[in-house]
Amino acid sequence: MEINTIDFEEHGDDRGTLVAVEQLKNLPFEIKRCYYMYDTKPGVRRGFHAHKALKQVLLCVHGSCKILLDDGTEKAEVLLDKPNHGLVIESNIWREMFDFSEDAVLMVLASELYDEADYIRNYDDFIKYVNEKEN
Ligand code: T46
Repeated sequence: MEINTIDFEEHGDDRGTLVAVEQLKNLPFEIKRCYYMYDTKPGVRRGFHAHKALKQVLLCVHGSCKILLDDGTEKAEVLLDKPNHGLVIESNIWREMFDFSEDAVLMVLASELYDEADYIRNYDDFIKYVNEKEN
C-alpha cells in the first residue's frame, strides 16, 4: 500500500531546531484540530479504528512509536522516531499505534473537529465499508 510521509523542514542554528507546519503549504489540508498523547503505558496498543472522512498527519515529536496501517487489502507498519517526520493517514484506513517509547509524545494534526460519528471502531464493519465503497 502507498505510504505518504512528510519530512518537515528543520530550521536549525546554534540555538537548536525549529519546525513549522502550515496548512495547505507543507501540510495537504486545513488543520481544524490538534491533539497529542503521552505517558503511554508499556505494551499499550491504541487506535483500532478507521475514519470515514478525517485526514490526519501524525508526528512523534518526542521519542518513538509505530503505526500499523491497513486499507482493507494490505497492511504496513511505519516507525515514527524523528520530530520532523510526519505520517499522512487518509480516510478509510484502519490504524493502530504501538511500541511507544516511555518518553513518546505523539502529536496529531487533523482536518476535522472531533466527531464520534466519523469513527468505524469495528474491524468487520471497516472491511464491509471499504468493500461497499469500492463497488
Ligand atoms: C486517531 C488516533 C491516531 C476527545 O475528546 N477529543 C479528541 O479530539 C480525541 C482524539 C479524543 N477525545 C477523547 C475520546 C476518548 O474518550 O479522548 C479519549 C481517547 O480517544 P481514543 O480512544 O479515540 O484515542 P485513540 O488513541 O484510540 O485514537 C486517537 C484518535 O481518536 C483517532 O482519531 O486516528 O488517535
